Amino acid sequence: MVPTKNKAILDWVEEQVKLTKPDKVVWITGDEEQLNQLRQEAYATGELIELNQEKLPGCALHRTAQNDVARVEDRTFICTPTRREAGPTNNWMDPDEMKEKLNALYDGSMKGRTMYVIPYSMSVSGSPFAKYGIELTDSIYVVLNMAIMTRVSARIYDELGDSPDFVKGLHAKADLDAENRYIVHFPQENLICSINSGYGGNVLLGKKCFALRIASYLGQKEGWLAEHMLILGVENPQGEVRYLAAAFPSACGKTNLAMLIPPDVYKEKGYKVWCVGDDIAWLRVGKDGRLWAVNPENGFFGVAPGTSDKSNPNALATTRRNTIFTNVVQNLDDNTVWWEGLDKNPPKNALDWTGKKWDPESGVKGAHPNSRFTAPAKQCPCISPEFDNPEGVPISAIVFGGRRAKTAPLVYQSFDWNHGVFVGSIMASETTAAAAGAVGVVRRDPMAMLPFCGYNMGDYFQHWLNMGQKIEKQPKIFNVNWFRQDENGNFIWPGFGENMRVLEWILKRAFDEIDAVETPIGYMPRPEDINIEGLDLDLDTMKDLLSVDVKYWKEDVENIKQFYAKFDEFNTLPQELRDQLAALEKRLG
Ligand code: GTP
Ligand code: SPV
Ligand code: MN
Repeated sequence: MVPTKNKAILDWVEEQVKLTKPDKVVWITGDEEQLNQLRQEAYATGELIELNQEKLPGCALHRTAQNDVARVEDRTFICTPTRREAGPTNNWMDPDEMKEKLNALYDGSMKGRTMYVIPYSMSVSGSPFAKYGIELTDSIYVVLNMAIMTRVSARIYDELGDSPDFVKGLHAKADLDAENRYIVHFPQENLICSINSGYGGNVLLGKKCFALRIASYLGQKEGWLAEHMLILGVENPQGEVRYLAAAFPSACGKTNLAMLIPPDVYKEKGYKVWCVGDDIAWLRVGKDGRLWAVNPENGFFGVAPGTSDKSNPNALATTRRNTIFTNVVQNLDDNTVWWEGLDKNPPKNALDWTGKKWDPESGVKGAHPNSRFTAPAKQCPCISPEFDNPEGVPISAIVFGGRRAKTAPLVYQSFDWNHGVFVGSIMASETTAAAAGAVGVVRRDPMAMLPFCGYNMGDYFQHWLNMGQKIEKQPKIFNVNWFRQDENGNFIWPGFGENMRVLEWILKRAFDEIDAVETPIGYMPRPEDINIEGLDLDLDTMKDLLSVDVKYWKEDVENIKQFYAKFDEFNTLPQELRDQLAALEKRLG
């Protein structure tokens, strides 16, 4: 049954059906009964493997093709009328040329398959933040993941009425041919096209494609921000909750920070951390002049390896039911799952992420480094009571951060908003397994948005500067680095729950409750200002973590100049950022 009379939707679906030629079309309603039927169908075909329903109720395992395990940045395009609009950091192709190429690939691609029509909302429907999408896909895995990650419901059709204001997403698995894999955005047309992939960020089109790339473009037009940020609230012993948003590149600690459990010395005093979101934030200026944020998603697509009862017990607890695991180890003895870092007992009778018999002694990893879990956010033990608040939460601090073995200290604060935008714009981080390509290479990743900005990044920097003017009560802006290494390559800072100690300083600074030292790069804590009570770490190590080596910073300035030079092509780098860089260079001496 077709559940809508919306002409824009009907026409568009009809067109895509003509193009892709599925055997049938199924309209997804979000009802559990229908989803369960699809689950059973996927178990029958082997697309999903049903896991031990006593130990992991509602859980399933999925294995992707071996050439299809991460986002593909070199095959991701922003197709705007001009190259200037996409800017120097995005792949671009002329929209008509790209459509011709895509149409040839989509033509007949769903023959013998079913097309599913998924209506979904990013953010609580009816919220001032909410935006709607329709994804067409020939993958049950996508349907079931979207039903966790977004708010899928036939009510979207009522909300839309006859409005054409929704984001169109077309996904076809086709042959999973890596040479013809494309993740393409047409921001001017609210359109996303994905073909030849079946992996996470490439195919769950509500996530990176819509909630970051298309949304960042809409945000620039409409005066708000779509960011690669977690949102968390720290409740102090008085019961007051202070919120911050933090942008770290992929696989650099957002999920972990968002769900952190405070160390005992904080717990005993009554501190709690509440998770609002772990990957994406939409931010708007509220009527009260503060910056308000929602998490537009409804679930977590989190990195599995390294997730344990020690590192992130909240994430682990979230994944004990109704979760889809992708590319992890299957324990054949009890039909459960395992990944590196879960515990020290890898299963002896098991299949690796490719489905082959796996020997834990072999030295080969059993789970893919970018293996993931898809779990409903509401199952998280520390999910914020404000998670569904349509108005969002007020943000007092914005935190940038990345993986840097040297240069960046544990924490520093920008001098003001514009300097904070500069700090975000010069972010750099070692690459991770979240994207196809080399791992561990330092690259500049401004605001953790390099792979996700849906328009010219120079214009994006200007938009951040403009937003500052509009926020009467600006959040303070910080930078953190949990990943400094000693000469032997070991992380110096214990990280994870202990990051609470840095959050405490950040929130005190945000509320003007503690002094700081002025340095060439920004405001910094005195070593004794970070609480190390109960931690096996001395003041000298803290001094080390907070040290700023001018030699490294001067090297960094040269690297930033090279990065900024990319923007000469269309001359979109704001003069303000050039001035900020010159001022930093001068302060470094
Ligand atoms: P995406 O979902 O890809 O956007 O990633 P994310 O930023 O949510 O990353 P996540 O929290 O899943 O962290 C990924 C990796 O970082 C895992 O291997 C973690 O073990 C590691 N990690 C997270 N927090 C810390 C920390 O404080 N210290 C150290 N040393 N490693 C950390
Ligand atoms: C990321 O890579 O930043 C992710 C995972 O959050 S994916 O959805 O695959 O992009
Ligand atoms: Mn992410």
